[in-house]
This record gives sequence, C-alpha cells and structure tokens, in this order.
Amino acid sequence: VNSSQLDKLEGLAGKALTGDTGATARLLTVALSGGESADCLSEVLQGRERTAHIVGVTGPPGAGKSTLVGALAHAWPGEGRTAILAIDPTSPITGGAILGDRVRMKQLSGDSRVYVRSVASHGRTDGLALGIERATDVLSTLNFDTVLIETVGVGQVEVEITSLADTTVAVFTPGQGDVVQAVKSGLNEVTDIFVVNKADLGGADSVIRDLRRVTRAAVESAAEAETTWQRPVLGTSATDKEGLSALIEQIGAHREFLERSGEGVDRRTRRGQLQIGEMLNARWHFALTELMTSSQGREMSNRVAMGEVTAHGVTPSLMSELLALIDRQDQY
Ligand SMILES: Nc1nc2c(ncn2[C@@H]2O[C@H](COP(=O)(O)OP(=O)(O)OP(=O)(O)O)[C@@H](O)[C@H]2O)c(=O)[nH]1
Ligand SMILES: [Mg+2]
Repeated sequence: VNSSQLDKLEGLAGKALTGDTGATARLLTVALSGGESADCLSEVLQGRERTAHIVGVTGPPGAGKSTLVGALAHAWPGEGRTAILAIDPTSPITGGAILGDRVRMKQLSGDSRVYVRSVASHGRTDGLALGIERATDVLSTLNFDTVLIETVGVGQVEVEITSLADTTVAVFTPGQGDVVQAVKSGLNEVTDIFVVNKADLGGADSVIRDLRRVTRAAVESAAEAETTWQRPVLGTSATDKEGLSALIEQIGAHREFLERSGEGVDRRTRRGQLQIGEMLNARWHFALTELMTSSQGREMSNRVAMGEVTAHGVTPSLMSELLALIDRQDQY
C-alpha cells in the first residue's frame, strides 16, 4: 500500500475527528468512490472504536423523510454530533437530490452539531448507494453519536437498509393507501419503529391504531418481554416539529434494548458477515471467470457438454485450480 496515501488519509482522519467538516467530506468522497484508496482508508480506520448508533430511515416517496431527518437532527438533545447520510435519487425529473438538499440546508444552517452529506443512488435499486456501507463505517469512527441514513423512496420496501442500520425507522403518511398491507408484505419484520408523519393533515389516528394492531408482538412471559422489542407506532409532524422528542426517545430506548438483549451484537455480526461475504464473492467470481475463459476451462466445458465427462466429476480438479488462481491473485 502507498505510504504517502496512508499518511494523507491519517491526517484527514485526525482532522475529521476534531469536527473538521472539510476533512470529513473528503474522507466520505474516498469511501464512496471505492477502489484502492477506499481500501486504504479502511486500513487507516482499522482498530478504531465504532461508537455511533446507526439509524436507517425508510419509507415511500414524499413521506417526509428528508424533512423528518433534518428536524430530528436539529432537535436532538445534548452536545453529541449527528451525521446525516441522505441517499437521494439521481432522477433528472424529480430532482430529488436537489429538493431534499434544499429542505435540509434551510433547517440546519448554523447547527454545528449536525453534518449532512447527500449521496446519489447511481442506479442502485435497493434504496442504498454504492459505497454507502463504507461511508457509514467511516462516520461511525469519527466521533458522531448518531448517524441517520435516509434511503431513496423508491416506492417499495427498502429491506436492505436493515443490514446497515442498528435501528430501522419506517415513515408513512395517512392517506397514501393501505399502509397496513404495505407493512404486512415485508416491512413488519425489519422495522423497529413505525412513524406516521404529516399527522397535522389529519387521518393519522386511525392509521396509527391499525398499525399498532398488526405490529404488536405476542409475548408469553416476563422473560420473553425482556428480550422482545415492542415496535412503537408514533405520529409526527416534521414540518410543525411535533412528536420529535417522543421519536428520539424511542430511538434511544431501542439502542438500550439492543445492548441489553444482545441483539445489537447479533446485528453487528450480520453486518460483518455481509462485508466478508461480499469480499469473498468478488474474489471468487473473478477467479471463476478467469478459469472458465482460459483454454483449459473452455476445453473442459466442451467435454462436459459433449458428455465425455460429468460436471460433478471434474469439480474436484477445477476447485483446486480455482484456489490456485485465488492464491496467485494474493501475490499481487
Ligand atoms: N403537512 C406536512 N407536510 C410535510 C410534513 N413532512 C414533510 N412534508 C412535506 O412533504 C413534502 C415531501 O417531503 P420530503 O421531506 O422531501 O419527503 P421525502 O420522503 O424525503 O421524499 P423523497 O426523498 O423524494 O422520497 C415536502 O413538501 C414537505 O414539506 C409534515 O409533517 N406535514
Ligand atoms: Mg428525501
């Protein structure tokens, strides 16, 4: 690894730790663009404490996620710093990124406890953005108390966010159709806190009631109650700043629950599994492509197709070829 690059990234990380927003922005750019420098950054941050609580905010388009996330960060009590990673659609039609940014800029100008970064989704269809896992990891080493991630409202369930967040908040609005149905078809399992935003427009009460009915977990004993999170359903008005402290309180309660029940360790472990799995998958696929397009691979494939040998029969020898290829990749 290039040592001058390591030094540069070390320097930026040092500055970012003291709250330097320019340095923070540059580190995030490195993380988001991926490649060798991003790997280098991961190395620099290796061994540092990851203390931030990561909160994912998801929900359908226009539910008020950007407004809510900005208002929450601003209303957060104490001196702790909050980072917002807002994944905005890159659509030239809706101008999502620009609109969302404008909303947040207006809310947050002058609040030095809050750092905001918009990230373009660049065609990733799961509501996240390329490099977002690494960007989140970077922020969690930089003395932020909370990292709020707003996912793109692509109109479907953004389940992927739950592999990244400690706490997942789903935002709905009254009068957007059958919320209960939407929740039943997948969001129920992965959401920790339900929010019915735009409560100022009326009609929120019945949606809240319906949601409470379908999301309540069955608990049979006191011991089970200790280890079962009862997903709260809250009404908010992001524009009128109503219900924000109740939501902040529930996010804190869920954070405590994760610690107390051991569920937090499980979630972090799953995150690590995904990271390792992605890395191994990439290496494996690279080697597999190399092997199958080699003359040996093509000849073997042809013989399998002609019925001279079986795929099952050639697997052991191909497997050792693959491992040898991966070994050779390591030498570079
Ligand atoms: N009446 C009312 N309007 C709200 C509330 N929260 C947000 N809005 C409005 O709803 C519109 C959409 O808000 P955004 O915060 O951009 O919604 P979003 O979920 O981030 O939208 P996308 O990122 O495009 O999916 C804006 O015009 C907001 O001003 C609320 O609590 N009450
Ligand atoms: Mg938004």
